[in-house]
Amino acid sequence: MALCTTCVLTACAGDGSGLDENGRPVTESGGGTLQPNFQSIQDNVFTPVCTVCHAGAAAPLGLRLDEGSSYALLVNASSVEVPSLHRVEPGNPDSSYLIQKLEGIAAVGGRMPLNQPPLPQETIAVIRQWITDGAQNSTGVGGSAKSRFEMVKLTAISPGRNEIVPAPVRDVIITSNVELDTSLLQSNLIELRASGGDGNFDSGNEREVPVDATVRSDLPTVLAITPRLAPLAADSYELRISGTDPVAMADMRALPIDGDGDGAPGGDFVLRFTVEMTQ
Ligand code: HEC
Ligand SMILES: [Ca+2]
Repeated sequence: MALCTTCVLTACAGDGSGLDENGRPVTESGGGTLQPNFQSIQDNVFTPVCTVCHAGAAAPLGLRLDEGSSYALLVNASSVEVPSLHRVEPGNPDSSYLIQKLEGIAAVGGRMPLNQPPLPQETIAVIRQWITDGAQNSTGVGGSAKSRFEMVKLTAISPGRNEIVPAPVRDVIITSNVELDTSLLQSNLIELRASGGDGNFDSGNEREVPVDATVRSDLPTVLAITPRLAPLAADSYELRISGTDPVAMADMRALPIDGDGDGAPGGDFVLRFTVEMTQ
């Protein structure tokens, strides 16, 4: 292990081939400098190369790699093809499914980007480095000392608002602008209802879907809401997070939820979406 680290350091301080004047690897396209941080990987790889396919409701396996969705759907999120692996396992590039797909050694499916030349080795090495370093989110959404005094705002990532997505849906991903404590998850604030097949949530035939909620990442807070019994089948769904109660934050300061995003505390966060049978 120690020997290995020395090798890497020596390589970086070495003859500098393939590195720019700051000793960072040079990307082959566009002349932009790829760095081992999330924003740089988003700008140089995910957005230009991957979002051709991995965007919107039809993104393969629900994996959207557009800016704003990608972090929540990668870090600590289970792969669909090999559910025992996370797409990105912070600190461990070898067991990160993303890396296996980029290196063409994954147990299922093709090498990414699909049907295109593989990414250059140096590019994959930078993504590996970002994961080794803990897979932090460098865009810095939330988590600052300042944000502790803000109200809790929630954003739907996947499925998006009013979106129609193919079945099965294994989890609903939302993010928060501030770091949430697990006491949010223990309280009865989160409710998921199925419409009963009519797309209407007031007709009396609605069904409550029991869910578990887990925090997948702290900065930004990524919340995964998972149906306890089975993935969501075809129907319309409403996820409601109550805005009436304060939420305990990471530092145990109770902050109110601004559920409806009007800048004042209160109001429920409501996300409606539809799951469709795939042909
Ligand atoms: C031409 C369309 C296309 C492009 C471009 C593409 N992908 Fe994919 N991706 C797919 C398809 C289709 C699947 C599912 C089938 C498979 O794995 O071969 C997939 C599956 C994946 C998976 C597995 C997800 C899981 O949950 O198991 C990962 C990770 C992935 N892609 C990452 C990427 C990355 C990163 C890029 C950009 C470097 C990329 N893909 C570019 C079409 C594409
Ligand atoms: Ca109904």
